[in-house]
Amino acid sequence: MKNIDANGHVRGESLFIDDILTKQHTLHAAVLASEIGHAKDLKIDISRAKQFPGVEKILLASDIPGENEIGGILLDEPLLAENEIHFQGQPLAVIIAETEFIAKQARKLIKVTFCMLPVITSAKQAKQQGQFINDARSFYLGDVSASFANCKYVYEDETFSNGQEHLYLETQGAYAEKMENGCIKIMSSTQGPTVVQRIAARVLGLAMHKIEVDVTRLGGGFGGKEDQATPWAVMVALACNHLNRPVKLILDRHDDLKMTGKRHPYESQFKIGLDENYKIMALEIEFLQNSGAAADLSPAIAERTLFHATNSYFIPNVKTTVHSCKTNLPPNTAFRGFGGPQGMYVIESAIAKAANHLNIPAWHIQHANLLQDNDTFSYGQIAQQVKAKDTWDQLQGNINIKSIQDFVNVFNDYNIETKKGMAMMPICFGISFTNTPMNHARALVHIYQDGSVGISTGAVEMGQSVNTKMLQVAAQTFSIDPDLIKLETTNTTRVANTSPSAASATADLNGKALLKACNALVERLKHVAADVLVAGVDTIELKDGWVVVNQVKSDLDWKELVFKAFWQRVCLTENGHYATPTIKFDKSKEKGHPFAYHVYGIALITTTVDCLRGTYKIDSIDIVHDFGKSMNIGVDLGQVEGALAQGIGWMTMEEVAYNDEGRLLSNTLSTYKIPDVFSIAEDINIEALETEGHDLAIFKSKAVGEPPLMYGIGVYFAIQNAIKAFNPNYKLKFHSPMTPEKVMMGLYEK
Ligand code: LUZ
Ligand code: MOS
Repeated sequence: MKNIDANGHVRGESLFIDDILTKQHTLHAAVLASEIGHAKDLKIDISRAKQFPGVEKILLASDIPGENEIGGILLDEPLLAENEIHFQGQPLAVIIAETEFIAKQARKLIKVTFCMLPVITSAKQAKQQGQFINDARSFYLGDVSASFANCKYVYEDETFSNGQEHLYLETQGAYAEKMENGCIKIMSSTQGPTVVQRIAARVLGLAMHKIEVDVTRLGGGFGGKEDQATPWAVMVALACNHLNRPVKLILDRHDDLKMTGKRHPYESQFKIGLDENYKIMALEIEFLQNSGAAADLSPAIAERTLFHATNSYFIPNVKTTVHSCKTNLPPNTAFRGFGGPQGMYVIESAIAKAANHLNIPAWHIQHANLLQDNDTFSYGQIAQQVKAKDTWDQLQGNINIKSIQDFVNVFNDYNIETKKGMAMMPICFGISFTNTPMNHARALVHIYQDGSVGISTGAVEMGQSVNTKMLQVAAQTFSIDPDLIKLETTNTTRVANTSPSAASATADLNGKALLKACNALVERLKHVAADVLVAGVDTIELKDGWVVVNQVKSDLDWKELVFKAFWQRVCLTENGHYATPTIKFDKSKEKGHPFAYHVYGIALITTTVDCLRGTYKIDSIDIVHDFGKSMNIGVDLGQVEGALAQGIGWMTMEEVAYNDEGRLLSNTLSTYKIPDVFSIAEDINIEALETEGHDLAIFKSKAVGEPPLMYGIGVYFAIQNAIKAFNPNYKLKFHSPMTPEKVMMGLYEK
């Protein structure tokens, strides 16, 4: 089954926010953002801008009828600044004008005055000054201090992993129009339609039923539109409410880069202890998360860092702590992996450090500690159906890992100016929102009287092909031609109270809800068929568009069956609800069973470093990935490739840079470099683990969106190993991304 959007995308016919034909009298908005990082006594003078011809209104905090509050987890973020400014890029005012050009011209005429305050940009600074978003969290397993005392080898160091810009192709945007009776309809490029609905209602002082949010598709989200699509949607709703005219706001790339948060940078401190057999006996980590100026999703992201701090290893004694540190950067937010990658980078750094001192390849330690069935995670979940060794063994069966290592060693013995490095990267990622109550979804199915089908779910299509998977669920359950089925937009009036499309769980949650609805309709139709064909219900099947009785095709087809059902006044609409069973988590104890299942995999990476220039290339990446039983291998392979590229970018070249005043320096695509096809690898092989899949995954096809991003972490260590081969004086550094500049300095450090 091909991606159902493929034709539309190639022809340029697919609709994104900016393609919506605006109504007559539509107004356009631009956002004025702060140029400083921290201040009080804010005064905004709009008198000149207001008079600019074509300007209809300039919205300030004082124009908000409800609450000036867009925070989700904590109530700590205003839509528009009131008295204080907390980051460069913070929205201060919204200019509404006849055209976008006029709005942006008028924006320059607004005068802002304030009293400057000191700016904090790093997590460490924030911690020193006691600036936190909320209380620290810690996970404990066993007894770390006692265990360290008994360890043969103990190593400590610090690590830094940088932020990452989402760089969705489609920038943030929204369009709002007034409906009758004071209702507002918002078209938004959001992963979370209900988030937009709830916050718009709060800011406008309306009930949620007065706000309808509709999402056709996103030109990419990657987490950047889980929470941070909301302010722009609320701004157009607010403007629309004031002016009774449709209002549109699309951020240009520059504004988008400047005003939105990114992946959280982390500064961390680890201590790892091993016994004489290289078994990791104890692990202690303190994570400092650079949360930015408001909570946004930071507390949830911090929590997932703790969940993934031991990656795919069993470690009997663990103490991990995370502090969400409040700085004067734009609030950092969800980004594919959601704190998991930041956690895994630290344990992999700790293993690299140990391996370096023990003078063995890191993969000896990795292999010796792989998770097995019935091992306990630090958060209390007992590992089941573990595939860590299975993926490793399948890869080892294809390529002898030791022979690759030998080849790299021999190559390095005979070459001076180029050195090779290899690394293994196992992954283990938990599937479910870590916040248990978010793990449910709904689907609404209409069978029309001509036999065609319309499906609405809470899933948002953002290029991950979730709509294609939804269509497969319905087509397979009804056993009809996919052409008879249409995926409707994601709309809060048709499917209410949705969780955002996030956590890799969208196809599982919405697919299972859809499956329930389709199964209920099939049951109903079977009764009609039994009646029409005078047969027992248990003998009836729907197969390839026909009713089959006792395995013999009847002369009753799908369309006729549906029409007969309608004529018999049978309900052809069904609403399905699914809530993940078995999951629970007790935050007071930090123990439970938060994940429906885990996704596993292994990557083997080889790189070549040019030791004169400091440049590098990735020679090969071989992956065995646990897809479960993939329901669409084309789509799923695409997810692995995309996530891998994004992970490599984060670890090697994407360098988010702020200056000490909190100004984003990497604020264009000439100063922020993302991977292209040449920077990935000359040779990529992705193989599916042979496995039966998991019952809590839709059609046993495991979640795939986020886990493969973390294969990219291995590239950092593969390059580092090549540097080590060139320069015996090189002291391991765990400071990503591994840019060519850092490689150069590492090659020649004394
Ligand atoms: N979003 C969220 C996520 O709200 N909760 C999660 O656990 C999560 N995990 C991954 C990505 N987004
Ligand atoms: Mo996400 S990081 O919006 O799954």
